[in-house]
Amino acid sequence: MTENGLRRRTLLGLPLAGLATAGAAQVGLLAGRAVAGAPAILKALPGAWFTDFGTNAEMRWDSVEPGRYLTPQARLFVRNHTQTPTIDPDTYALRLSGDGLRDPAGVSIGLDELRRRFEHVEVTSVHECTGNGRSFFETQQGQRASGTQWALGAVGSVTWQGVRLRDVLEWAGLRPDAVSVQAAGLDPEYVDKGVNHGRVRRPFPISKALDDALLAWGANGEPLLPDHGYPLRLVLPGWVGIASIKWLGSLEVSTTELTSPWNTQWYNIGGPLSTNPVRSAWELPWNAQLRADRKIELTGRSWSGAAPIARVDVSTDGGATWSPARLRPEPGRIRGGGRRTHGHGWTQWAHTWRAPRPGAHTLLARATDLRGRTQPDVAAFNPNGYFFDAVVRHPVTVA
Ligand SMILES: Nc1nc2c(c(=O)[nH]1)N[C@H]1C(S)=C(S)[C@@H](COP(=O)(O)O)O[C@H]1N2
Ligand SMILES: [Mo]
Repeated sequence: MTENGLRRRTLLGLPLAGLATAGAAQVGLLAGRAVAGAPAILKALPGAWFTDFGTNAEMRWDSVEPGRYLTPQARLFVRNHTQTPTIDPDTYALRLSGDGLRDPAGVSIGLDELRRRFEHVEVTSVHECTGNGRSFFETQQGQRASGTQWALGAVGSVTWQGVRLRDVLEWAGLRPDAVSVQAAGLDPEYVDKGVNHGRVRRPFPISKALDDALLAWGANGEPLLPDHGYPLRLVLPGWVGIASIKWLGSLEVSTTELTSPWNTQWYNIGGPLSTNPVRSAWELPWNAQLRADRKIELTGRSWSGAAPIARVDVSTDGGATWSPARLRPEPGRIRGGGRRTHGHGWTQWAHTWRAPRPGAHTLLARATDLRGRTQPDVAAFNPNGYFFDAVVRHPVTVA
């Protein structure tokens, strides 16, 4: 243990000492440094499963197996601002501090104590990047947005294992007047266009922290992979991906609103973005070649950050006529002895396409969630290309 109660950590294989910038010192972190030449993503990215964007990797929808509900970590999209750090679980500790705790100096807790002290829970949630679908601003609406040109594969459904953030905050001495929690990662500081923005970090309201936020060490019953936040990540079910900070190093609890560039400069459209919109995807390649047949079984999935999907309408004629898709009930989500907190995954659906004529066709799917939120024809443009939720026009050829 170091003098301030922080246990010495090793990041990226380098022993680190001393505090970095004022920003990092504020959240009580040791410095992480990017390792030149090291891969940004550690897991394998086979071309059949992923589109490789360098620091980011997108799941290919045509690789999704209709019989499998959850997204295995090996196939889950990755979104890294810098690169995946290597963290020693034996010396890892999560630091909680701030004037929203009875003792602002705070506490540290290691993984073993976290597992021993708190009830284990699990939650299934749609895990999705705010910029999912961004490329369609250009290809479908003629206006390019900046950022990774994702199609629709920056999303997955995962059952997370961990403990409730609420329980940990109460143990840490949460004050009733706390309003804001800022989570910061242990990955290297984010430098963009010569500006060092410090650790990837984002604040969120105490109401979300006390509702369904999770400190997760597992995904689908297995330890997190390094790329997905090992050994511990935050999960804010239904919220924009950036809210679920990976390699969670610290939580600052405050009685005043906290900010970071990740809720003011980015992931903000007239206010910090929180709940994900409604989207749908076909389990097909782009420009799929389908064999002319009496009938073709088409499958896909729809999801919403706010509520389960209530209905999905599909069109195989470019939007001229529509019919309801057959929805599959979400499979049972309880595994092991853990208790479940609320949340929900995506909805699988199917549609039988009868006697399609040879030639080019456009498939559309429009989902509506139980809150009545539905997908528009046109998504609201914003320069960073967040929340592309319009119905996507998916081209196929029948031959
Ligand atoms: N520490 C840290 N947390 C992070 C990020 C990051 O770069 N660093 N990226 C965020 C973004 S933008 C998304 S979409 C999700 C992606 O999670 P995944 O890579 O496990 O799929 O993690 C979020 N948490
Ligand atoms: Mo993201």
